[in-house]
Amino acid sequence: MSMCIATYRAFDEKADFDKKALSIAVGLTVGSWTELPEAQKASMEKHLGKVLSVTVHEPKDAARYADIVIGYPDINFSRDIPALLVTIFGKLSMDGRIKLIDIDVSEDFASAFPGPKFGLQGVRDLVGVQDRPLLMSIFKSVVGYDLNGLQEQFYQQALGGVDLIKDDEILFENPLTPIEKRVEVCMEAARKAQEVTGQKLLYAVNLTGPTSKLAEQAKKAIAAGANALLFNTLSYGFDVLHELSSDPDINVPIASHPALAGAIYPSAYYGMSPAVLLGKLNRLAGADLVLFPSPYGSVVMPKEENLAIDAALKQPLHHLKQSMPVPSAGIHPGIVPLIMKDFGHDVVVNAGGGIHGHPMGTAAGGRAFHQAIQACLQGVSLEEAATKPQHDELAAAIQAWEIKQS
Ligand code: 1AE
Repeated sequence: MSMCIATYRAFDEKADFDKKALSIAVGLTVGSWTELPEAQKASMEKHLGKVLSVTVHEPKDAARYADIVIGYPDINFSRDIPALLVTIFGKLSMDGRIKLIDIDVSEDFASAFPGPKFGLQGVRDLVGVQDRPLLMSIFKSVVGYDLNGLQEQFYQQALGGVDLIKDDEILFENPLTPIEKRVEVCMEAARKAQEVTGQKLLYAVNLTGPTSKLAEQAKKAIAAGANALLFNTLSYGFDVLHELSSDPDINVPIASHPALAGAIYPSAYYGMSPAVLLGKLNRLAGADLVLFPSPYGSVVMPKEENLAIDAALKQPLHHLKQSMPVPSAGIHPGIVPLIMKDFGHDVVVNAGGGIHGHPMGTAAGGRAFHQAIQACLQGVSLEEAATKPQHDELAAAIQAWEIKQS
């Protein structure tokens, strides 16, 4: 029987976890089982959830818990993320201390999802960079800017040689910088900067507004020259990302922003793990790039959670392309060695304040990051790299922010 498998961590000092597991498997599928007549039981068998394992942990210095693994017959739900989530964690998410820590969707379920159109390799191909981590810069403080101001900030970022520039997620549709005008002026600045840097560049413009207008907005932006989109996935829902990413006319990479995710993943006892929420669901829904907090910057997530997201985005998952991880928030050049140690080369180093706040200016901020990335690739410490000729930008960045040790 084809099934999607959910793993939960349930906390309780006294509970009989076997009983709890059975009540989940039955309660979220056929309802009350024991009260059914035998004939009905036989016909309902194919819908019944299966307890696959229950492993109880009784740590001396922490709460008692069990990891419970349940299989849900695919026959019970349609091939969409809302149906999957409501089945495996709908009512259950409100039923005491229980967290959804993993999902394994079946081949059959996954077959309804094209996944990332470009993925990690496609994004590399678009910017023409194969042999190093990519570098992304974030527009900052642009609410209230006009098109000229925006274009100048874009140009300065692009001059630093970044591979991608993303809108700030709080820049919404507005009369001063409507999406198609934003795209026109920024892509013009990208072309000008490319003449200087030689670097191709993706601009992930923030796709916002009512859900019913998103596809139209995306197509308007693409017609104006947009070559990537930023999307606040959690506020709209994964199904909306899936709709956008599987639209054949939306043929640019989509970067999924994690805004609101903190309402769901941080508790040990409730919600969903970052690997499910930001890893597997984003990939299934078609995110080419996935942003999330790193362990090292201003908004942090434990390192093991970061590594679990990385695995969820990159490990084989049916036919789905890999998504590119983008650890973010408060990143500066002194953090680059830690990021490359955790993620290897297949990562986007992403910074806003760490670029615009550089003592020598925005363009120098991008160059400082490139110098840090090159040093790591060559196995040279940042301290040593900063003393080399033409590495003043890295030296200034380290002076400003220091080198993070762990
Ligand atoms: C986790 C998302 C981070 C983000 O979107 C953002 O704008 C970060 O800005 P900085 O690098 O912290 O200034």
